[in-house]
Amino acid sequence: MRTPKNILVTGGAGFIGSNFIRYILKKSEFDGTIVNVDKLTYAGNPLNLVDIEEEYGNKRYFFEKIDICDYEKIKETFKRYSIDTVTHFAAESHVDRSIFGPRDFVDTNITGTFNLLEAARECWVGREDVLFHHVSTDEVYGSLGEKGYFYEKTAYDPHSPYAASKASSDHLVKAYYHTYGIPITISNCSNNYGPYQFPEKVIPLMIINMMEEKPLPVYGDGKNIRDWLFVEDHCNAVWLILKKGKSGETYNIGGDNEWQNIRLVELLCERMDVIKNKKKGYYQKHITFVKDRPGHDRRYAINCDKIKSELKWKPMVGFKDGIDTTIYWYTNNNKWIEDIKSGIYRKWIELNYGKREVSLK
Ligand code: NAD
Ligand code: TDX
Repeated sequence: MRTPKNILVTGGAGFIGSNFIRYILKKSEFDGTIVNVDKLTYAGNPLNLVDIEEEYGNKRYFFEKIDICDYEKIKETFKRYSIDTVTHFAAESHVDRSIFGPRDFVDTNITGTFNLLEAARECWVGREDVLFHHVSTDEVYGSLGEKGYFYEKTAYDPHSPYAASKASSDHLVKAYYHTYGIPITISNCSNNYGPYQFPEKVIPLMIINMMEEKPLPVYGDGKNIRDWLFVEDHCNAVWLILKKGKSGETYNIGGDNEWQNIRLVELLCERMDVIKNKKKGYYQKHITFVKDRPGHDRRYAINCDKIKSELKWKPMVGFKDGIDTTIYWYTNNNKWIEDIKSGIYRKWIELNYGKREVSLK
């Protein structure tokens, strides 16, 4: 069992990273220090951690605005804070953006990960009490037909530039374990949802569009399948890996919770009808089928027996409860939404989606 002391969290101002920082400071037995290294891209929002900054800032929580592509600054941070554990979330994370502009994905996801590994190689010479945990995705395994699951040993077959960049970073992490003996673990997780998720991803996008009475754009025929996991269950899994994960190992994480996109959006509409006191079917009439995502993976489904049996992890949040919690969070956090909408995100949406085809259901 490891006891992490000084954890470098990369991408801690993003969706999962901010939930992770809050989770380990408030809900785990962790009593050490967190250094959050984040470049604050469009997806990195300091507002995600104001409560943490207030309670723990400059005591057990430190923020450094650094690009992980800047090797010297990363190395300096490792040394200054005596980092013994890396939890690497920082990435360009949105598949659609990787289709329109893949370069940032190659820079951050591949070169950025490489820099962190190089800093670990230089600063952790001869140390066995350290761990580099790399947070990855089920998308590296490609796409499934109607049956079957992704296992830890499934061959990589990434399809989007995002998935290819994550696959590449996974391979680098494994290479540093085999070649240099750096203690590493990797987790490949399914789709997360919950508070603080940037509203380009399907669940917050649909919730906010419903709040604004806008169309609900479902790609293609809506029959693509994703496996959904509440973000806090993912955070708990990562925390268990930091403490008990075996060096060199990969752990799949998922919710055993497959939903066709159209069914997911219908569920969101049903819950929103109830929460907003609307007539049954009110929001569903906003569903519109739009042009499909190029190379849209049909189905993801992940087998996570390994983390369940070896680390005694299991998802704790039922899907309908998690969805209600998420809807309440977005409907109660208008300022968070408005701050994002007034910024660069809106311009990007207009540029890339302004002219896309929309057809009414
Ligand atoms: P996100 O886009 O919400 O957050 C990414 C964070 O990384 C942001 O705070 C951003 O500012 C930061 N960042 C980006 N480029 C950086 C750089 N060059 N230097 C420093 N910081 C940088 O992403 P997320 O959804 O929280 O995903 C976190 C990680 O989890 C990613 O590695 C992603 O691949 C992985 N993952 C996500 C999901 C999901 O459903 N969201 C599922 C499985 C795995
Ligand atoms: O407007 C939309 N309409 C729609 O039908 C959007 C944004 C998405 N979709 C579909 C595409 C996918 O089949 O919904 C599904 C989920 O889409 P996203 O939320 O963009 O997630 P996905 O592409 O599955 O990738 C996510 O899960 C794996 C994260 O963004 C990745 O970072 C993670 O690795």
